[in-house]
Amino acid sequence: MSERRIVVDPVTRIEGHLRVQAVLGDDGKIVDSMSTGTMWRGLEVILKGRDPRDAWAFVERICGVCTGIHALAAVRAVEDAIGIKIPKNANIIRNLLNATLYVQDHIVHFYQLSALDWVDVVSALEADPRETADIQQKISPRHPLAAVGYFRDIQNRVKKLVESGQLSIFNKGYWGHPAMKLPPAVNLLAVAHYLEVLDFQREVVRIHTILGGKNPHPNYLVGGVACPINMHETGGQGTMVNEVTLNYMRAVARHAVDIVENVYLPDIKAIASFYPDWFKYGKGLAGVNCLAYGDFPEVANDFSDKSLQLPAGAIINGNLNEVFEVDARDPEQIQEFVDHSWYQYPDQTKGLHPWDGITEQKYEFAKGSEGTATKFQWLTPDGKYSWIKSPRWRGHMMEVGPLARLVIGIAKNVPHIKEPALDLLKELNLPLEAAFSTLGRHAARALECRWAAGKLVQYVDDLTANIKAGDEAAANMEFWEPSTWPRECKGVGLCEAPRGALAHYCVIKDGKLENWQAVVPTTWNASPRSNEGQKSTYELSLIGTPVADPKRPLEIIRTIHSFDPCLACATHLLNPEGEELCSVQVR
Ligand code: NFE
Ligand code: MG
Repeated sequence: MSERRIVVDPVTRIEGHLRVQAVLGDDGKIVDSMSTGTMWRGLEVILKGRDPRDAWAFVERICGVCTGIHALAAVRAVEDAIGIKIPKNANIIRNLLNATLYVQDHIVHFYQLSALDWVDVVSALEADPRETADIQQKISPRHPLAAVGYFRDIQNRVKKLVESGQLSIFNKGYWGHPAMKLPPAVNLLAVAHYLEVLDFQREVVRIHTILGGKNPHPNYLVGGVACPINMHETGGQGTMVNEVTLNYMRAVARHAVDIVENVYLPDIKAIASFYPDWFKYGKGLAGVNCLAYGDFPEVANDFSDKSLQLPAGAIINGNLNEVFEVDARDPEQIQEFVDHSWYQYPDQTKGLHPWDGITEQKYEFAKGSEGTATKFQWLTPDGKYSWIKSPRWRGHMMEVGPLARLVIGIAKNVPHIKEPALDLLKELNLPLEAAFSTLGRHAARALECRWAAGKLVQYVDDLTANIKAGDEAAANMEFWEPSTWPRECKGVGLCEAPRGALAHYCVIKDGKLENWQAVVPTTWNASPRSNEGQKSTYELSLIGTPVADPKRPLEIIRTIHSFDPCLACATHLLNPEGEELCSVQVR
């Protein structure tokens, strides 16, 4: 038998529990693959019967990585149901919270969660620190940390780790793997940046601690935001918007711009130049089927095209000349299927719109699978094989995320998206199609991060100007009492989370939650096959990729990481048996 099976379970340096199966053909390339969420959580069930004003605090705990975004979607869903409008300051502050999340999440993804797929830490020991300092000077002359001694110190720190035999945060990497291509000096540079960003990501979320009291999980509020605005109080308590905290946030925002310009983007370009093949692998559904709900409304309560800074739309079958309008309320447009997922619907073959959505678990070990019900050896795609549901837009599997947003932004001629994307492609001497790839996904995220860092500065300025003009309103409490609400109503809260299109749906009856459903970015990307056998974005993205050493399937990790998987978001209960620990199985 020439077919070889690879199982990566769990995939590490992601959030949550993901299993990937791949089959290698004769030529060493992947010919089949399956994506499985191996964890279930019951948050949608927990919400039934609760006060809609509290929902944000529960759903925010879906995930500690994308922190506030579920809270934002939740307050929007409840406001939409009841008809609550928020004040201008609240809109700016919500955008500021979200832009902060984008910056932190994107830099942490690139450095802490995926850079080591491309960067060989052990090779950095062979680098000449002088050469590294020269490269740093050349690629980002404004970066303050470019001295030879600085890089030598970092090299010595890594050397001590390696000599001790305990690589700590760098343990179990694929060091010395034949698919690693960076020269030692560039590896050392990237290791330095890994450590710098680890520090900076902590600094940037201080914006959350000022505006939301803490991070992760800053506080939100139905009707506005929970942080008091008081320009006359400058005691610097840290949880109030005043002159001191505004100035502090402005300084952090400027530092974010510096890190993205002088560290993140140059590193993306360096990796792009050493790994040209990775603009060919990992396409998934990028440029084919892409979906975004849009976000960052510049005008409070206005979710029209004109107001949304990240555009909404759907692209189907690779036709970038037509961007379809997306209506998440339309039962014909958004549906979740469970034919390959461990859930039960009255009719297993039909999809349900989230307002009518059901979350009822039904675990079964599909016939033909190998292993046991709690310790899988090989799953078959014919039966149920994941805790992730399978959402569709008008029946189509869709890719969501930074790359989908970039594609939609280009198709809709949004200048702040299209121009930087085309400029970068030109600089790298690549056609547009190259963007629909593993490295295209990383580049799209880096460009989006630069945009978000710039918005941070703008939003701090907007907030300062609006407060100085005399507006200190942070919340609209007119609809706080349930007696003022319609007896029955339903709403949807749409967001662009760092990983893509996010929707929370609520149904309210007599002041209590009758139903709650979250359809989350990683659910779109990591879903199992459709009932017609069509593969999801993750599953498709691996097909055709060569794997140099099946015992160390770095290539699989590279592409799966490019989506920035978050399984807590996607599966929103832990399997009571616990999860299988790291097994890479090859036969
Ligand atoms: Ni847990 Fe999440 C994001 C959301 S992805 S990280 O971004 O929503 O499914
Ligand atoms: Mg859900």
